[in-house]
Amino acid sequence: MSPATATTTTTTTGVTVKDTELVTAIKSNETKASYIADLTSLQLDTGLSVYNDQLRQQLSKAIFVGHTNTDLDSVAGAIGAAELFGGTAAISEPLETLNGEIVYALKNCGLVPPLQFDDLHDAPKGGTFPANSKVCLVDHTEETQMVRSLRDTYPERVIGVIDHHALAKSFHTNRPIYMDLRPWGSMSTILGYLFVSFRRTLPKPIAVLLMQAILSDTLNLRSVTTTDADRSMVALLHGYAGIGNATCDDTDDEDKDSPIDYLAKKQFQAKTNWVVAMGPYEMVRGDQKDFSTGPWKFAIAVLEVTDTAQVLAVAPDILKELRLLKKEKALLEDTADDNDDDGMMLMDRTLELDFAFLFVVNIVTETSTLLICGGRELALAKAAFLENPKINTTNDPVTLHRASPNIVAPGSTIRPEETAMTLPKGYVSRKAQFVPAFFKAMEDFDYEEKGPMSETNYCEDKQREVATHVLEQLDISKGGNGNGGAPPKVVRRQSSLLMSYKSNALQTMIFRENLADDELVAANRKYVKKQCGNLYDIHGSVVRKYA
Ligand SMILES: [Mn+2]
Repeated sequence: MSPATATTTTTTTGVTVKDTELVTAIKSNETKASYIADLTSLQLDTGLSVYNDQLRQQLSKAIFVGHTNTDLDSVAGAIGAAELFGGTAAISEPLETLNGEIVYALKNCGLVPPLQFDDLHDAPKGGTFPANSKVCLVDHTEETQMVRSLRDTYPERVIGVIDHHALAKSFHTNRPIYMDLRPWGSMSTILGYLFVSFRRTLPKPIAVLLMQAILSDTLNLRSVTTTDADRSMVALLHGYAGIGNATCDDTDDEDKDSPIDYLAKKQFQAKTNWVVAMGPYEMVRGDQKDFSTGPWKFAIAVLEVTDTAQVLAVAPDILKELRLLKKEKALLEDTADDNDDDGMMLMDRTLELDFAFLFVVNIVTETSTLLICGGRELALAKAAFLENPKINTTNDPVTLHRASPNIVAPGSTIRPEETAMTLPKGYVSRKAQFVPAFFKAMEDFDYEEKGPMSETNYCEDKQREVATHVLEQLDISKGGNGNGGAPPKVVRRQSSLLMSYKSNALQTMIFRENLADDELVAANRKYVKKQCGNLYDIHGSVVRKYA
């Protein structure tokens, strides 16, 4: 390149100055500076910037998938993110296990549920993704919450994360990835924000779905995890897209709900009805998470309902299931090298849980009732809540009471009137309130000098004996006779309620919540027998056929 000849510039005050070398070079190359020209022609309202275009190109090849124990936020997040980046949405579990709130929300905004993650790879079922295709995680980073088929290979496959939880300690990847983590109440709030800031068109059905997911994760904006970002996003989305197909009848004097409150109530009712119809086995396992601190291991299940009494009506069975859950976690396949493949199970006591709790969270009254299944749980619940002066105040005290009128003491160190504990108003969040209270109490927890389960194990014969007993109990819980040889893995019972979007069963579940539980279950059995076979979308087209 030949050196540019020296130039001059006349300033606004009329003085002529000799240009520096750099200014001379820029002037002589002005016409070639297409990059500058490109930047000035970029219009903010026409789409993504060059930076986001590149991001979008990478993520458009990805499958967007949420966590197992699927909730509405992770389904809405996958659908929304796939729309934003041009990728493919997936659900992490079979369609028929999705909870009643998800089904209601999709139906309300008129969207068809995404395909299941594993089916996208399955050639015979028409899958279009190779087994090693790229993935963007939404709403989780914990390996234990990932789709099972992703857990071993995720460091290679994950190219993006959008989440509002603490980053998992063990999360790692083999290359740099796109991450958007924000401390907001819902992952769907992040997506709404990205649609706005990337200036992408947001289809109205997806806007309604994102709004419903925010209402779900923040318990209608009442949970302590709610932030101003969530509140303004709900306002924005509602102003833009309304509340979907739900019709809020504001002529009814008895019911002066705002459209948002009405919609939240409807979706929470749908979940309550679904939960109650599932029975005690699913109630303690549906939304259950394991935690550990030091040598102690525990499970916390949460049921968010609009009517606590419907759950407490089956409290005796729930206490049994909680006790069984602790043992179930210790079941191991017997891999002794006797080559007999007899499907024997062992009971590894070091894996047994020390505590199992179920919180029944009433999202209308914003109070929670903790079900206490044994002496250990009672001691810890007392330390965490009853003896905590910050939580148990004279104005709004913690109360211990019977879980149900006919309850029997579940152990020798607990009385019937100690089987339930109701917490002060406003205690509704596992992440922000229950778990921290337990962790704090465990710092100096001492239970009758009995240490954690992990400190002792049974001898091998006893391991087999206990395992057999636990398996029998599990079989009975799942509706068997105790000799059925229950499968080693816990398989979610196929919900009889979700076989068909069009089914009268679902209508019954969602809109006739006043029927007694057993009537509901009977009604569903009847309908599902008749209609079992197909899953329809809201337009009546078959989405999936069941054998
Ligand atoms: Mn979430």
